[in-house]
Amino acid sequence: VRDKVEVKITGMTCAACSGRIERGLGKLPGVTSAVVNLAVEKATVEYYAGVSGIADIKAKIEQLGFGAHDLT
Ligand code: 9UX
Repeated sequence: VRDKVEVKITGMTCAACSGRIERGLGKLPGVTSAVVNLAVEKATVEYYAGVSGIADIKAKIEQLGFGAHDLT
């Protein structure tokens, strides 16, 4: 089952930050789409539930040095 989550991201200061997060999330197993909107500080991530989960997505964002809070 493909699932979708929106995550609030804190700490982004430039457009390269959002690019780093998109690439990092895209490498997670099961993630099919990761789009980060810098202006609204939000990531929209589509993934196969059961492969990766919200905790993995948040952990990846935090590992890259940002704050993550799921909104859905
Ligand atoms: Mo910009 Mo972000 O110079 O991780 S890349 S601050």
